[in-house]
Amino acid sequence: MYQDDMKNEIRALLKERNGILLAHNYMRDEVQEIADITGDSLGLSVEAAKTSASVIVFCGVHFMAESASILAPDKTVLLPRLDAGCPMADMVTVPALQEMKRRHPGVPVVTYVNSSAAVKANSDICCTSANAVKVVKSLAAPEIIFVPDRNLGRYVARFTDKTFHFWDGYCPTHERLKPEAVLRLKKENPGALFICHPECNPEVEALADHVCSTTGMYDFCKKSPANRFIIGTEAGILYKLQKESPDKEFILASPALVCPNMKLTSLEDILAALQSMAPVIKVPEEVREPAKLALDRMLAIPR
Ligand code: CIZ
Ligand code: SF4
Repeated sequence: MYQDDMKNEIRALLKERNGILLAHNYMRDEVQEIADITGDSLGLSVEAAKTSASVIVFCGVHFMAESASILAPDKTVLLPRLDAGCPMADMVTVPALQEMKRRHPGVPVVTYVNSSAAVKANSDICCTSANAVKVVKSLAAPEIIFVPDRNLGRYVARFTDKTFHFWDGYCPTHERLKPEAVLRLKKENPGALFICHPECNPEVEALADHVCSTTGMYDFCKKSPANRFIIGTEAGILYKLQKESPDKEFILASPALVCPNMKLTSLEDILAALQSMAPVIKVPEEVREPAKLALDRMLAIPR
């Protein structure tokens, strides 16, 4: 089937099933193109809870569809590729987290949304890359356990005087960006601003003009008077950056910034998911309730 036919078929099935298509900012261009809403993982889950649609086709990775199921338990959440996981989320398991908690009794656990529902359920509060500093500052405790991203943790720690117990997790995709690549591009593109995600290594962050979440990058690049940017996050972000600012130039900081998991979902997979109404992601109630508590605590913090 041609791409256009597939897109039409997907849109028709979405209508028939009272569904909406949510796509993460790192998805393939053609998936973002047919989405009802694009955004970051938490923004999309909040949209999933708000919509009147009864079926959510979540184009992203597994933990994101879980978050949608946590916040929208009455809706059917479809994840077109069940094998789209997140290696960073998989770096922390519940037994390992419980062991860490035993070593630091009473210390609150701040968990990045890039984690499983079960790990969230064993945490005190969640955070995203956009609100992590505010979340940590909202806690009265002088110490925190931060999971799973050591890079985001180190980034946040710079803004507070709390003692951090870091988890040794990281995003393999962002970790592939090396300072040498950034330095070379900066030299080749004088005047270009370098913007990176806090999942990048601290040596890379040290070279950045601005460190922010994906949503923060869209805002920054739209408003900035600069017209050339070197971008340090997953390649999928270029689609909307370029669409929103067609006259500006966006240079990916490294060709290695491609997350294989984020690239799995194709139009064929979306069509198949809508035809078969599978795979469904449903977080069991005993996990959903405590996980929702950790997300709700985060959502209660003013932006
Ligand atoms: O939370 C997300 O959606 C991710 C993975 C990146 C970001 O900064 O938006
Ligand atoms: Fe996980 Fe990194 Fe891929 Fe995001 S880009 S899904 S954090 S591996």
